[in-house]
Amino acid sequence: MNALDADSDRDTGLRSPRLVARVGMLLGICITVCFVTGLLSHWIQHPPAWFYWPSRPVWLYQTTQGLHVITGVVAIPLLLVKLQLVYPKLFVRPVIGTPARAVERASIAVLVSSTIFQLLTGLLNTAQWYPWKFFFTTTHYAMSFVVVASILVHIAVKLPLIQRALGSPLESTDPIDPAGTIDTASETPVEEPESRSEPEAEVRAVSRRMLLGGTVAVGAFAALAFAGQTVPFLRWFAFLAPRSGEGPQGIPINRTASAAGVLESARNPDYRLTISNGTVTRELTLDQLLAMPQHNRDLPIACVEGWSATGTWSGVQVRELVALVDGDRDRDVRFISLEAGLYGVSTLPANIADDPLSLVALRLHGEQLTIDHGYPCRLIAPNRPGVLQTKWLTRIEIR
Ligand SMILES: Nc1nc2c(c(=O)[nH]1)N[C@H]1C(S)=C(S)[C@@H](COP(=O)(O)O)O[C@H]1N2
Ligand SMILES: [Mo]
Repeated sequence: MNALDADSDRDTGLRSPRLVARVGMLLGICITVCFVTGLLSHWIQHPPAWFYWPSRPVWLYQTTQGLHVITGVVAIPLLLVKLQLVYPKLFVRPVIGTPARAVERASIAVLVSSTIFQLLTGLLNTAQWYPWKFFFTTTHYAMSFVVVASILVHIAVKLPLIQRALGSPLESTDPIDPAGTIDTASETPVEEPESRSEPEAEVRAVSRRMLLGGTVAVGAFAALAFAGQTVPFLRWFAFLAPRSGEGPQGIPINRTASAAGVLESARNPDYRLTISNGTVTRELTLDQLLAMPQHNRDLPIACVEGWSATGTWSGVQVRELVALVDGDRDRDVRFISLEAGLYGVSTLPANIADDPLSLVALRLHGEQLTIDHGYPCRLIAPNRPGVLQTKWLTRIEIR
């Protein structure tokens, strides 16, 4: 402490813990919501034995996943502002110092790099741009725990300072008890030529309040710009969102029939939908499916990438197809596509399969499904990630 002169004891300027802690708190809220909604989405797609996800309300997943993408996007400007405010600390000497300091700095290195990695890969994923070799979902999932663990360590280390910073007025220049800062006495602060020569000018030009307000405004702007791809009345504003565009029949297309390699098999005149409970098997032509009772359902496609769009689908109830082969209503139902591979299979939990809202859809907005939306038929079930709404169905298995 004794190495500090009176001036640096005072909390002047923008790089104040009072401002950093407030930006950090907003960032923490975004990352928490993003983490929880992300975990939920992961569990829905890879359900642990104890996990239960209801079929209603039908808009729940659309909402949680919209929040996931929006909070992730908003976290980006917040993180940039926070890094901009604290980065001189990253260069203070000594680089390593005491063991405690070494641990703290290592945790910061992990925190900063994992958070940048996570937000960037997430953002690129919303644009369906994968300029990397690893498999996105597993990496994004694993890395989320690294981010959260390093944030918890960071908060634990800084807690006394955070409490003092948040508990005192934003613009105050009173010394903020330096006991909570990292071992300040042993550090030689980095030279900051500009702010050194004219500290007052920097303080006056932009107040902390203005910077905090500006940060919130940029975050809100980013949120609105992305929210349009999932909130209909904001769609006109969604110029930043990769998926605001319309697709055939008013719903965007994720993967086309041509990309999935099903152009021929989907149009095969000998097409049959096979339904099997293991012992009883039925094969239905498209005409036979159309001859069954048809139901209309307004349901969203809610893509994990953050866009969603509601359509009026019509087709046959999944529960009726299960009944057709005397399938057990308590069993999960597997949907298999003409498309081989990762996205060609999905499992519908029994509770959702049995909901009268779940359809094998044949029509969208009163017209036959276009081939890109899954002709001859596709799964459309309530409260599900889009990636599990399997298109170009060939086989249904009651497990
Ligand atoms: N067989 C198959 N079904 C699929 C996909 C796919 O790649 N293959 N993509 C899924 C994804 S990620 C989404 S968001 C929805 C999109 O449906 P749409 O193209 O009709 O909008 O279809 C799902 N069904
Ligand atoms: Mo998707």
